[in-house]
Amino acid sequence: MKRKEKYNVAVMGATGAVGAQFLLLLEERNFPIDELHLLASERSRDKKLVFRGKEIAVEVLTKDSFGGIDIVLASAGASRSKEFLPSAVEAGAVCVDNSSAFRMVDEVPLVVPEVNPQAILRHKGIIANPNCSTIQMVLPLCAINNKSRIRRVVVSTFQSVSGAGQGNILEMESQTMYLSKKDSHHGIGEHTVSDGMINKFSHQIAYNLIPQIDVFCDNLYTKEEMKMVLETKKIMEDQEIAITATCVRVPVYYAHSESINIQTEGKVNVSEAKKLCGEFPGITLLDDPETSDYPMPIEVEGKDDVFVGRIREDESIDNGMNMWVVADNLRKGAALNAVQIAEHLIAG
Ligand code: 25A
Ligand code: L14
Repeated sequence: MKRKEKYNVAVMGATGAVGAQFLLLLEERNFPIDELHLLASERSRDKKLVFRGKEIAVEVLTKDSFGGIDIVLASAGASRSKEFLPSAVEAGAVCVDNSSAFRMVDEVPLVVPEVNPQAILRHKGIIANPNCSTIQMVLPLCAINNKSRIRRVVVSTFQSVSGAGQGNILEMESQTMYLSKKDSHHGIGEHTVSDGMINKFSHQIAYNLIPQIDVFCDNLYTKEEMKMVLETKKIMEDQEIAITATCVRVPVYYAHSESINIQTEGKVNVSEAKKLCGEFPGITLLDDPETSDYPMPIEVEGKDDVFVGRIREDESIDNGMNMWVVADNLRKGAALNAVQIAEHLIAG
């Protein structure tokens, strides 16, 4: 990317849950911005958002939105990325896309800067930001893989509602408020909401767990689960890693949690694994059974790092270990990772 003192940046999907984090992070990290353009749908036409103390009007996204833009940070969903990012590339912008639209396209780099920054340079106008659950998993995987090659991963996720967008946060809240106001909700069968209160999720999310994120594939896995399988292999540049995933939506506002079982070629003991994770960039180790210290979503929300704890040997197999990994899905899982990619881009 051509070096400049300051860049013209467009945030596509600026009024969404991820968009808000983009604005916070660009400000926090002092990204060298000349003009900032906020792009969103018709629904956001008259909105204004505050950046560096100044109000900026939201513009309705069209194919002509990208003249003079150097960098596009996109988070308006896969269909919007497919429709609009080719126009941005044509206009000369480099796009960091948070949607799933281009992640598995061969010539599109899929990047977590702590793991495969070298891939950024190969871009042809679009760089894909991986799925939130994949991003937070590959940091500790890479840390362990540096010592002994990973053979197999079994992961179960506990994903917060904010991953699905602002509207889903509101749906969990309204269901929870409704149930907390009902006279009786303690008995069996008394804590369900009416069908009319379920719009965004496929089932009630308040006081419940939903073992489905995104749609089902022919192999009976969900798309979210297959994203974790396929994207991890691409980022780690290792098609041989065996991965199986179960992704579950939980009634948590922010931050995704993961239980990860890892089998390596050679032995990595617990103290080595703690050291490898603790020293890896972007990871904070929080692992002390004595004091009940381990990562939890309410502690991790709003933080930048991926938090790792509960590291222990899997005594049921050779060379196995378990860990518990939590990260803010809107930060490292989405906006932060994308801004870090943009920072690498402008650093050349
Ligand atoms: O791929 P899909 O199917 O297209 O899915 C896209 C959805 O996935 C989310 C994103 O949610 C979007 O809804 N998403 C995608 N990738 C994600 C990721 N990695 C992800 N979420 C988390 N992590 P979102 O709520 O974050 O919003 C996304 C932004 O997209 C803008 N947008 C949507 N359609 C657009 C578009 N921009 C341009 N053109 C389009 N056609 C969207 O802008 C948002 O910025 P918006 O203008 O639609 O306004 C969102 C604001 O409107 C409020 N709101 C939403 N629904 C209602 C509502 N208010 C009242 N009533 C409603 N029913 C929201 O609170 C928000 O402020
Ligand atoms: O592939 O929690 O980026 O619903 C965005 C929405 C991942 C799941 C993606 C969610 C998806 C996420």
